[in-house]
Amino acid sequence: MSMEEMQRKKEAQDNERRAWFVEIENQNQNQKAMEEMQRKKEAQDNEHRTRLEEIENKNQKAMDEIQRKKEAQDNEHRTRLEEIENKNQKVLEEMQRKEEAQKKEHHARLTELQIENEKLMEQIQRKEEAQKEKDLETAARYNELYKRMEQYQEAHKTQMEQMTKLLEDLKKKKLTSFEDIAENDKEAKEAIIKLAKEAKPFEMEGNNIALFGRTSCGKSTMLNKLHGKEVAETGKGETTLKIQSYQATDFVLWDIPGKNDEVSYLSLQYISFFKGLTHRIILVTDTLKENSSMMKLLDAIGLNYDIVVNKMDECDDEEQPKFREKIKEEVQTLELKGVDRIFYVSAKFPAQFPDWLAMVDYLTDPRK
Ligand SMILES: Nc1nc2c(ncn2[C@@H]2O[C@H](COP(=O)(O)OP(=O)(O)OP(=O)(O)O)[C@@H](O)[C@H]2O)c(=O)[nH]1
Ligand SMILES: [Mg+2]
Repeated sequence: MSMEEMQRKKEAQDNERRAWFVEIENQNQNQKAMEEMQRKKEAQDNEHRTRLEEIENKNQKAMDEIQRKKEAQDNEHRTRLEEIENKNQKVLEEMQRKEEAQKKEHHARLTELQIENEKLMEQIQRKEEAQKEKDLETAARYNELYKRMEQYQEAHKTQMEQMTKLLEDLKKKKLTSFEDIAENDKEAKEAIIKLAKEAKPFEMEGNNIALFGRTSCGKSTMLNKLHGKEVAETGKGETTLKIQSYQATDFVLWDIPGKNDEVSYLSLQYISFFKGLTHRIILVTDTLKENSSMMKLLDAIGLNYDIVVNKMDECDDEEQPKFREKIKEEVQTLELKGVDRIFYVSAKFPAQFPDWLAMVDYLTDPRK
């Protein structure tokens, strides 16, 4: 082998060795790099693990917190729910209790009302029966009165005919009050007085009091107050249209309708009736002139009467003495003869005037 060849071989061997070394070196380096990488990876893995553990811990804590909160919330809700349920239960019970109480109350009230109704019905029935009895009584009294009137008419046939004719003539002459007649037809006046004097009084039992007066002067109001019950209808305008009688404890009250045509009072039946009365009350409001004709007739046939001045509540307090004086003067100027007593009252407010009690005493005095 040549030197060159040996040199070449050695160089090749050297190259080969160098390459091998380089390779080993490279391998070593790779190994180191690999180790480094491995280390780094492990460190990273460790870090990740730690991080992961941390996160897991954190998550776990968060989960625990959530769980705790949820449980706390659940507990709160449960408690709240229980509270609400309890409250509802109580409200329900209260409602039930109230409903029952109300039912009981309603039932009691209903029973009460039923009892009250029954009582009222009984009362109404009793009143109706009493009214029926009273109506029968009144009807009997009327029948009695009419029977007596008929008998009277029968017994006084000629006088009745004379009187009727006389009154018809007077009506034709437009003489509608006793005053007119007295003034304008002396003969007729005398004839009336004669017939009236001859007329016999109706026989009536008990204390019979009649109220005369113009429409709306308060006859029915006064009658109700005397009676102590609302028996006669009252009101504005003509309310009483026919003679009515009411049996009270101490008297029989006669409500005489206010008449525009006074001549009708001159019939013999009326005159006999006037004669049969215990008291004839002439009710006035403003002046005696309202009823002077009636009083003159009573004067002429010798019947006494009482004057009751009503609606005194409508007269001012300071005017009252003057008003009383005026009424007294009228008695003088009209030359009234048969005035027994004069009372100043208010049938609407009886307690306002002491004359009311004096009048009641007087009317119920059995000596009269
Ligand atoms: N202010 C006042 N009003 C009265 C009084 N008396 C009666 N009245 C009223 O006068 C009006 C007529 O009363 P009545 O009692 O109906 O008269 P009456 O005289 O019966 O009338 P007729 O039945 O139509 O003749 C009613 O509105 C009564 O309330 C009273 O003393 N004072
Ligand atoms: Mg009346």
